[in-house]
Amino acid sequence: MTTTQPAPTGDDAAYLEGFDATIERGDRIEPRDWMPEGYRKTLVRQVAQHAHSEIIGMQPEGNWLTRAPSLRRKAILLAKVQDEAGHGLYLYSACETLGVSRDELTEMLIDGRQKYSSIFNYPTLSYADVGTIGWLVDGAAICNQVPLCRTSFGPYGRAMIRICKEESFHQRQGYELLMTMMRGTDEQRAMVQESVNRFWWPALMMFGPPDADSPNTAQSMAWGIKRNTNDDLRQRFVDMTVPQAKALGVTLPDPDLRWNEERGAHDFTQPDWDEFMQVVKGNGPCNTQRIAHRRKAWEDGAWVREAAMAYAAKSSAVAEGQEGAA
Ligand code: FAQ
Repeated sequence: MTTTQPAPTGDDAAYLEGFDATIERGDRIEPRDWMPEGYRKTLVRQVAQHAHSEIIGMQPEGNWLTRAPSLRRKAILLAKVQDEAGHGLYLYSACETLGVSRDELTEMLIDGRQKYSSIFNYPTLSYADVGTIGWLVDGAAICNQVPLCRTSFGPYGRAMIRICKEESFHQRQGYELLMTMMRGTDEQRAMVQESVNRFWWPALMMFGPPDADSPNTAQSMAWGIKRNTNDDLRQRFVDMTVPQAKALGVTLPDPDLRWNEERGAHDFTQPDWDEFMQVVKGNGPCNTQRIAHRRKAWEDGAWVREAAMAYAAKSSAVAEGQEGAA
């Protein structure tokens, strides 16, 4: 829908009809189009949470940058962590088109008004965790995010295209690291298994609560923001991961995980949803540390942002002066 009229103050019926028709046709809503306030708020919540996750998500793997086992592994990890920063920036930019600034979004993250993915509140205790995060966490991210390339809000969907390409590469990187370790010593194989045991359940939680307990899914699906439900995507992830685990030679830590011929899908045990709620509320193993680190980086970087703004203002004043003189 490309409305050039000024946006109405209320949920004007004609505008709403146009908006609904755009969603119905499967077309995109763009930033200058009229949209219901609830749609805008839901997008700000989800896109900001997604952006924050990418930025906070740099911390668990960043923890191993100075202790990578070889120069090659260090270069790979450095590039991956930098990619996550890039994803955060695309997503903050998409969110800014909804009328909220990056400063406001960061403030809302560090004072706890906005969330980030539960997965990044778990510690990285061994180098195998770098591989497991690539394999399982980026794997879950891909399952969740490929459908978001078709989300109804243009800037979000377009940002997701490049992000998904990079996440696929990240997943392969993690798988390759784990495969190398599985071909190594008994100690290395044990390290991989221990890491997979810790990350399996939090990876399942990444898709959000079960559909029956997900307050946002129905409306987000009706608006075309989400394309699949949380349970649908979780199932897709399990079905995709089981054969990969077999090829790697690791055991997924769920004794009840088995193929269900009738459903044409794997049956599996649900993660501990009480633990999930605790982590989301701020009581996970690393919540305090993650936010403290982000707050410090934000405060330490204040002078850089100020200097960049001052430089930009000075440069444009000089440019204007030159134009005036010409
Ligand atoms: N963690 O009603 P729903 C990555 C909250 S990026 C924390 O189902 P919704 C890349 C939810 O906000 C990973 N909170 O909500 C990477 C809501 O709270 P609110 C991030 C969660 O939005 C890899 C409440 O629970 N990806 O991994 C979580 O319809 C490696 C009720 O839930 C995205 O953000 C959770 N896991 O569905 C980076 C993808 N789940 O706000 C570095 C985009 C739910 O009402 C290294 N987001 N909550 O108080 C989405 O697809 C959706 O927002 C869901 C949640 C599916 C996450």
